Amino acid sequence: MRPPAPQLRTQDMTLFKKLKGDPEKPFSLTIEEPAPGTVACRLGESSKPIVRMFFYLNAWPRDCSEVPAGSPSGIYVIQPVGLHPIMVYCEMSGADGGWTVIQRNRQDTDISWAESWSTYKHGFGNVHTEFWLGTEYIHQITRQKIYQARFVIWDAANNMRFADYNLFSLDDESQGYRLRLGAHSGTAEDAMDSDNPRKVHNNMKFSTKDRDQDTYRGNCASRYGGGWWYSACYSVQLNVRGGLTWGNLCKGNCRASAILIKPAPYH
Ligand SMILES: [Ca+2]
Repeated sequence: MRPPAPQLRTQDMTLFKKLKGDPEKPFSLTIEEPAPGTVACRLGESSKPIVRMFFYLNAWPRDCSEVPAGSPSGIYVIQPVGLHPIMVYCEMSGADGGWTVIQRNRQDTDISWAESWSTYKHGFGNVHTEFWLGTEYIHQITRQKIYQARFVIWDAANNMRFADYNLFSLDDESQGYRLRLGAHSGTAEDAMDSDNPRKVHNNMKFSTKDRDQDTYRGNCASRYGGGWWYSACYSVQLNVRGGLTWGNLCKGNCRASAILIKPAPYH
């Protein structure tokens, strides 16, 4: 009897109370805090517990995959472990829901995307329309579990294509928010992990106009705009105004984009 921890949440405190009040033998009940925001309850000897349960005191989901299935798509508050609550857009439609949207952009957006490192770090835009969730928050979410990503691209003819990566994470700020991608699948080419080292994005650090961490002698972000995991310089650039690019699918004329993440299925 050891249900997966995430299935037990605040409302399950009734279960905890029931257990606490129903010992037939002189059980020892141990309560501990294995992680911030959680309480573990152990019934029985600590070396051989009869029941071991975890309760999340944190009332917020840690990402959109923890929003109850069947909930509508829209704005939700989530709280990644160790972070304050943040507002995100959850894509919940259909059986394939539970995605946390970290970026959305359109060719005719009002925002310039030519922002500083610190503005990218904490995010900007409007979660209802075009936005960047925040490089730090993306890092904080993806350090909780093993995540996959879906890049959704609307090409020049407004056809929707997608590129999935079965792993997605960002290193921390001291490592320049370096991008880590897994294997590609989908209907849009693997443009993030190009064989051309001048155009690759996987394993690149994030760069902005005021923090050049690209592999180019100049500054890609100053030259081409926006913040991105530039090399020297890009085959994909979705964080710009006007001319979005995804490989050869739409070079500077993609209509729109979205980047979504959720825990990998085998996690
Ligand atoms: Ca450079």
